[in-house]
Amino acid sequence: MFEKILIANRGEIALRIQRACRELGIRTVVVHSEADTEAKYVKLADESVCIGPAPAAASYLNIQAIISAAEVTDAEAIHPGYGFLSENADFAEKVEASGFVFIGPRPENIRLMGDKVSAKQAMIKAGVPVVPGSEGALPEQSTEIIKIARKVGYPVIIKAAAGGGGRGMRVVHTEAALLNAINLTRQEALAAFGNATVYIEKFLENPRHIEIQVLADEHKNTVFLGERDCSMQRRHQKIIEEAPAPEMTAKQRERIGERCADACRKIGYRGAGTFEFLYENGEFYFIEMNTRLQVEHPVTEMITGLDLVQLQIHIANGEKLPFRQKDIELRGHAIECRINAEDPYRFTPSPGRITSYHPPGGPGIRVDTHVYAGYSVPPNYDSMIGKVIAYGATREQAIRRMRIALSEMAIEGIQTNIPLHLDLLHDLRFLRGGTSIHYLEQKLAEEKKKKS
Ligand code: MV4
Repeated sequence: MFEKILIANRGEIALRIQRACRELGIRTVVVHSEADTEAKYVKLADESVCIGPAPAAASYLNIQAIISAAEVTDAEAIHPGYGFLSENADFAEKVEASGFVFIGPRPENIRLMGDKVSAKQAMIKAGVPVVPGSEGALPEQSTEIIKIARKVGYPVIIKAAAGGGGRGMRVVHTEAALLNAINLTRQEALAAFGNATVYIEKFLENPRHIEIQVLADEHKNTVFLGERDCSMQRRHQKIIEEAPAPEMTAKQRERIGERCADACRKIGYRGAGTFEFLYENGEFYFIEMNTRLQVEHPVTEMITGLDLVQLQIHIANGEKLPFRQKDIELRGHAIECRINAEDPYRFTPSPGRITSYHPPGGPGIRVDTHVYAGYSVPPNYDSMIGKVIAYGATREQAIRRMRIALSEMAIEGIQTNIPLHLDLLHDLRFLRGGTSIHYLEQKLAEEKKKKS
């Protein structure tokens, strides 16, 4: 096993990875920016290296600085966490070329999935159901484009091949609006990603976002670890996730899960991964694959009893998965609320000093956060400061426990979205389960109307 791992990330996930390393007896190096020097998780690491100023481009995205830090500290492997460089194929390649182990998928698999057109083609080939659409990049000729869109049927959605996570998309309802929309999306994609390639799909009007967690080792063993429902989101930022997805049957789960595990085997996937689907009228439609550990991985950990970060490390060490699909049992229900430093209804960021902090506890409650009383939330990064995860035998018990936890939790000095969560935990439609990706934005719009 590795003796020392470098963690190329910050905040709650840097602490989460540190804990996994410690349990495995692995020493940790954390790299950090000047804005994170005083953070407690930085002091808790065996070693720390300041790699640059606060802006991420100068620190957490600085590939050379991170590799140099691994060299001077004699780390053997690098865990990228989520965000930042976690899905950067060039980074993974440079890590390996410099003689370190990248705790994540092979660079060619990261690259394959980073291009949404090649990702979709690989999934079609592997037998994963996808959203009907252009089955490849759109051609240049207008007549060809019009033909394709007619065949798909309106409304359609135009997406940038280099986009993903909601960036570079446009919905088109009529043929009259098609070509102009394609030109605009191409221009935006070229400016944002340096790649004007676009493709089209049938636009699904009211789907849920359901994703399948997979694990694959270097020896062609692959498993799926059930699904997560991440439909509760605003502007492509998830705020509540849960596992299993409400109303999902064991048969549906097994059918789609087997397709995903099989696709991993076919593309030679390694590590943890997530297949993102839109789910509508009982059918799954693949949209993207995430080649990293996700923020919401704890809900899967709670219902499987597995430690996904430790498993990522074992896989990176070349070991075989210690179980097979038949050994995976899903038990109970878990819900995660992301705690953001922001105005709970206006959503403006609220960085600053936390003057008092009272974490929740009790049966089935897990808190993943790096904050403490006296900690200053820097203004330079994402507003998520932690996650509360509630486990219960049933969805109802998990929700009850989450309500208690969030009403016990006190964070003073900054604003957080805890009031919004408490509101949602009493929302009748949420309590019924199975709301669509548009539910939260519709609810917020209605409440705004009522107030005015
Ligand atoms: C879609 C869609 C409807 N139809 N594709 C947004 C994020 C990116 N991963 C894909 N997204 C969507 N793709 C088709 N064919 C609706 C969305 C979408 C969405 C998807 C998942 C979670 C939240 C979303 C919010 C708005 C739109």
